[in-house]
Order: sequence, then C-alpha cells, then structure tokens
Amino acid sequence: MTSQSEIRVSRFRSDEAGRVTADALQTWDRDGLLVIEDFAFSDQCRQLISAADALVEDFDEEEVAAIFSATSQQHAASQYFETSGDKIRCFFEEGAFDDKGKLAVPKSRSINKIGHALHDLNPVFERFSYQPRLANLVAQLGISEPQWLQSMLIFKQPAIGGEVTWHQDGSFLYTVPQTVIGFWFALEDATLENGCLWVLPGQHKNGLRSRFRRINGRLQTETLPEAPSFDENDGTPLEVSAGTLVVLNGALPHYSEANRSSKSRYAYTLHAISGAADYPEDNWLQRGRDLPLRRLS
Ligand SMILES: O=C(O)CCC(=O)C(=O)O
Repeated sequence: MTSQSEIRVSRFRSDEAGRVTADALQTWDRDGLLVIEDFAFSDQCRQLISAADALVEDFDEEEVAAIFSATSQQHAASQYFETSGDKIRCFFEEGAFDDKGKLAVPKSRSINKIGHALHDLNPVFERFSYQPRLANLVAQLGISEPQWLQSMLIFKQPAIGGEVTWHQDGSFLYTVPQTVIGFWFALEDATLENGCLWVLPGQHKNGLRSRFRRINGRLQTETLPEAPSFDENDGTPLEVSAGTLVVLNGALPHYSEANRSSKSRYAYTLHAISGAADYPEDNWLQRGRDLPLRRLS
C-alpha cells in the first residue's frame, strides 16, 4: 500500500458475557466494522494455534501436492476447493512448491489456510465457535437465526504468507438479502510487518461489487450491475494484538498484505449468515446433507 489516509478506528471491549455497549453498536452500524480487544483469551488462542498445527502435522502433503502439481489435474484441483465446504482441508501457499513440484519449504510453513468446516468437525474449533459469549455478541449485531457457514484458519507464515486481495465477503458467501458477517480473531499480534488487515470503514453502505458464483458449471466472478467502486488507496491498516476480534459487515472491503517478516500471523475466521435469508445454489460453498448448518445457540 502506498497511501495511508488513516482513519482512527474505534476499539471496544465486551463484558464477560460477550456483550458490547450501545456506542459499539452505533460504530458497527456506521463503519460496518467493530474491533473488540481481548475477546479471545490467551489460552483459547494457544489452543486454536496448537489444534491448527496438529491438523497440518497430520495432513498428507504428498497426496494433495499430486492434485495440484499436474496441469492435467486442473479439474481435480478445483474439485478439492469446491467440495471443501463441509470438510477440513489444507490449502497450500502459492510459493510452496519448486518448479519440479516438490515442496520448497517445510510442510509446517507451506499451508496458506485450512477450511471450511473446522467449527463443525474439530472439537477444539467447535468449542470455541459455539461458546455462549460469541453467541451473545452475534445476537446483538442484528442478524436473525444466525448460523456459522464457514470457518478458516489463516496462517500467514513468515516470508511465504500470501496477500489476500481486496474483497467483500458477501461476494463469496452471497445471501438474499445480504446477511453475511465475518468474525476475524487474531490468534497472534497482527502488524504492518506480518500482514494485518486493511479496511475501508463505512464503505459497506455502497453494496457489493461482484459475485463469485457457478455459471455453466464453472466458478466465475461476475461484476454486479450497480457495482460500487472503492478506492483501495484509502485503506486503513488495523494493527491488533492477539485476542482481538474484528467483526466485518459482509459488504465491507478488506485486504491483507503478504507477510515478508519473520513472524507468523495466525488468524481464525468464522462467517455467519442468517437462516432466514435465501442461500443460492450457485454459491461456491455447498454443504452435503450429512452436515447441515447449525444455529449458534
Ligand atoms: O486473514 C486475512 O488476511 C484475510 C481474511 C479475510 O479476508 C477473510 O476472512 O475474509
């Protein structure tokens, strides 16, 4: 990022039950963004980090590397992503392989993220995701019949952790009306050096720019007719300490830089949608009948 017209982003705390003040809720409405410091306790952050590392340790990198290495396997590679909505799968960093298709970094550093049903399939992530404090907070944010649709552990490993380009979560997790809310938990300190989030406060009010959806059997990005433009040079960095929760309206543009530092930047994200909204069949993320979405409380 070159220009930093930094807007001061207000920071709040929740009470023991996870509730926030009316002032915080006004900020949420105005900015489409709510920063809650110390929401996750340090032992919770440690448990999630250990559980994520254990999943990577158990992951068979050779089997999955084979899916991604050959161009003739393009279909298999997209299937690996497209059918991950109700599974726990590891996704490699772009720079993880050398030109012979061998891992260029240790396996423990090679993973970009794990997705997308950690919260329903792994007991450590499940306990964290369905904790009453979080359900109480979500209940205050104006989303009816909230359900966790997706979860991800984003690693941003030192030197290799990739950029996440500017996007709005509602483009990927589209509902009618727009109801998706992102919950981004810093499990480690997130700084300018290791790839903290950048945001455009207030720009959720302009609506969605695009939709990522299945058209003629293939996932594609479609520009929406009323597409707003947002000026990415106006981005505000959000440096936060471990335990901070950043809540993002599904139409709020956000971004993170590549991590070129020597420190990792683990984050856990959950995305809620309203069970009362329409969830289209051409969205990329579809769950099988064996793992229906659950209400938060
Ligand atoms: O963790 C990051 O760097 C980006 C995460 C993100 O954009 C998301 O969860 O929607």
